[in-house]
Amino acid sequence: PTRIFSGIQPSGSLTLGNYLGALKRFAQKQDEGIETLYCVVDLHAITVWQDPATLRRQTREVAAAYIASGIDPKRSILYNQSQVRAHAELGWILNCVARIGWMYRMTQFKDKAGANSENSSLGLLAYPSLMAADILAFKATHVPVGEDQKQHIELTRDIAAKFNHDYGVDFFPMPQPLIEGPATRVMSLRDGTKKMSKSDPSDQSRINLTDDADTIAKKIRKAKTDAEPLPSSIEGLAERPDARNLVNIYAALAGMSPEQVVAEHAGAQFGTFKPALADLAVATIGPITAEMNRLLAEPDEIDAILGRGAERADAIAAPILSDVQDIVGMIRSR
Ligand code: AQP
Repeated sequence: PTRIFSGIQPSGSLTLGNYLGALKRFAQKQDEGIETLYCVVDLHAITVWQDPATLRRQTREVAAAYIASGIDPKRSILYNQSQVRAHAELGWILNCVARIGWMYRMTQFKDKAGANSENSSLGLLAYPSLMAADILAFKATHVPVGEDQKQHIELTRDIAAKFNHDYGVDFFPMPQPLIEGPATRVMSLRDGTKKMSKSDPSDQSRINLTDDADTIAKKIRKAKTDAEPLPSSIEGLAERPDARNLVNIYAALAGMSPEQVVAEHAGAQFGTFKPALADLAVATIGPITAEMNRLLAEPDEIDAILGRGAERADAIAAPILSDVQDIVGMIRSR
């Protein structure tokens, strides 16, 4: 049976990239009637130091963003990672299956650790192994993610296969990444070759789900582009990453293909395309921001939702963890 798992880190305010690449698609999967688990991955967030009060606020913010984007806590299992022990406990066992060299090869580790990797947290290095545990603790079959997470899902498959091989079992299924649509990699508004990221030092590089209409319009107006008008076919964007990014964002927001957007706006200058894009972005994000703010006014209610979700998640993961402990040879006599 199909079971979907995915997560988002409460490590900053969410971006349009997180919305188009993740949240919006998460809601679609739920609406297709598939069993879905969506997690606020607070254990991942602390791989880089987080102020405790800020972590709590951002955890509720991500939960609110899930709900505002259409995740229904009755139909999906919505919770924060640290409330379900299987993540950390299976994570440890998988740390002992995965190889250090595999971790050093991850491009996200190289990007985030930078030049001084010896001084990054051990958790940042082991991050993909915890992510493997997130997925495998539920024997999830499919993982909707943005393009940047593809390498980590491949590693999850390697870890699952090595576990099965090392213990001579056929226990973990191989999860499939789901990387679909025109917005699997939304790029920075300042640099069309760099991913839009919530931890980019430049706020101008991204649209936050908490930005108001004026801020969104201004950021899109100032987005980097070239002087050429839009071409009449998609091939004309091949060497124009900044323009291509705006077309992709437009397509994802409008529910169109990039080809359709180019056909509709062939020959348009950015002076006219950008305001149309801004209108579309505001029309999508405005209601989400408003709903997030409404939900965040009742933090206790959000915490209660996360707690109930955690109980349901635990009911699925605990027996799977227990089986893993048996396979590994651990005595549990209480
Ligand atoms: N720019 C993006 N385009 C499409 N999808 C994206 N995602 C992130 N950025 C883009 C997808 O959002 C989900 C949650 O991401 P995450 O919170 O686990 O962190 P991340 O992938 O590391 O994203 P960020 O925004 O760049 O966070 P920081 O700056 O903290 O590292 C994932 O499915 C991701 O693919």
